[in-house]
Amino acid sequence: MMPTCPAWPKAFADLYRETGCWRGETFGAMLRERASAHGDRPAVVAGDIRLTYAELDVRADRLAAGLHALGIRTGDRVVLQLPNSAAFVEVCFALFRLGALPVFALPTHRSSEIGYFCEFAEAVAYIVPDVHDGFDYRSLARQVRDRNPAALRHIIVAGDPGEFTALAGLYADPVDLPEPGSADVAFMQLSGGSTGLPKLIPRTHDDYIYSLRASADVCRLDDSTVYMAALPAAHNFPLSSPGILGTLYAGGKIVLASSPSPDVAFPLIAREGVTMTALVPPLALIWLEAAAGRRCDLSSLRVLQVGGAKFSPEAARRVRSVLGCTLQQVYGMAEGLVNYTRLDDPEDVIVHTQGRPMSPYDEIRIVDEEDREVEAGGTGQLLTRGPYTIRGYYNAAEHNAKAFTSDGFYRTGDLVRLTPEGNLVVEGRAKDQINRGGEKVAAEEVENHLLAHPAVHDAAVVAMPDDFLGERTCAFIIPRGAAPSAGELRAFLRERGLAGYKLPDRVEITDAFPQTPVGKVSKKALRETITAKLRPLSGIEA
Ligand code: OOB
Repeated sequence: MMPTCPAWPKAFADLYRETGCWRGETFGAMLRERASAHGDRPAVVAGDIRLTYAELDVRADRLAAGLHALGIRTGDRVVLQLPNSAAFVEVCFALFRLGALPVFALPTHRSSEIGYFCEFAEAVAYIVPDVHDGFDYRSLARQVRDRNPAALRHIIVAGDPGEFTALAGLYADPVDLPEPGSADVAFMQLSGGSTGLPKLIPRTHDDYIYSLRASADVCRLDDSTVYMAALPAAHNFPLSSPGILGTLYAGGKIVLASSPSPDVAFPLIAREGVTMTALVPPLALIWLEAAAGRRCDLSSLRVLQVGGAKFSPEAARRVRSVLGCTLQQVYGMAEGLVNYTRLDDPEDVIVHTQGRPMSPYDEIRIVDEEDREVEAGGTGQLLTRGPYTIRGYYNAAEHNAKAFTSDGFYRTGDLVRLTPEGNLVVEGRAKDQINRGGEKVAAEEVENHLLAHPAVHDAAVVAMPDDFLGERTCAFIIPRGAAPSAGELRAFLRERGLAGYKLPDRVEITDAFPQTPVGKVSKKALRETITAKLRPLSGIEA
């Protein structure tokens, strides 16, 4: 059964087709076409594995046949939690060909998140590695299975399967499968979120392939592009901006790095002749540091994209001189809209702005709290609508009514301003979220888990400034009885299966929360309290 996902109104769908944004392509057909046009060209490099387009095409067909034999059908949801590997790419294309929908979990998600995705998406299968980065995903799979999600029938493991189904055993003789339609949902991304539970983002073949084409165009990809995925492949940035899928769209080669650390990534750049890669700001800082301090051949690298969180102009300015390549700032969101600085923009624009929308059909509005347009150059909340921005989350009617305007603009929750030349600068955030170096933490989700602790009477989670990550998480706690320690609370949240990046970095015990005039907890005041406390000379008069 196909899930219920709000679609574009007919007038907009017609417009996006007439203007050639949506061309009726599907991912399955895209790979088939590339394989027949240049089957011998390299498509995927991961560890010791090298696949040409023809090989990837055949392996996707064979895996689709095996998944079909298991009973996985068009419209079924499959929670996918694979690290950067050839298996990730093969499973994606096998599911695309089947018309089954990957739900893209991150490797750092644990039983709280995965259990929820399986239940909410009514997933029929969950696909994991055996062990990755020292963590045994089969034990996580057992925990998820023991929660008995109603629809979950298969746990599939890349590597040693234990008691589960081996991915490697599923490759079978290709069978004829019905082609999904280009307007169908192809997969679901996860929202960074600001509410108690993460939302699922339905993306169609039409809208996502358009975003690949537009991204590949802006980033000037062609079949000589060698893109390295250093960030987790399932995230929208390395997946499609232009990332793995955009590079395959352009006929280039993708290199999947098992880790973004310079020790792994730098030798891969030299060995594979990587021309482009993408990082979040804290990793870019690590790369700048590492490249300045060692001899390494990064000469093939032409573009370093940085996005997911605000990149400081000081660091941005160093990219060209230290790494010898062009910086491209990327301000995007899994819901759709992606902004890029252009490769030939003046250095000042590249260093100081987060770029401009990639499509002429992206509509943006910058508004105040009453949804009135702010004056030119003023800061306000960004609203957006366009050919690759969703009109609603999966099965979330109530939330959609708040997250979208009545005329279909997505409320990004970001505070931005537009420069006179038309570039966006991200100035802050109106949503209740912490951006921990590109990883998004929904305050309410963490608060709900903290409230389950017997010694917590009330909890309020806010961002605190951090030189390295940009922001970290601070939990203000009103205790019930003896105050719990930070270590105790973190262990408690970990025990509840919350991903590590969501655990509070700091806990502040208090006996009351400051209030807004309407009696809500003032997160602004709490942010100010912790910011003042962290400032080394706070309270000392100059
Ligand atoms: C990307 O996607 P998400 O869905 O993980 O997060 C989106 C949010 C934005 O609404 C904004 O708050 C923040 O992340 N953000 C940035 C930023 N890029 C994203 N804030 C400041 N400066 C930037 N450059 O993060 C994402 C998706 C596709 C491409 C790139 C990033």
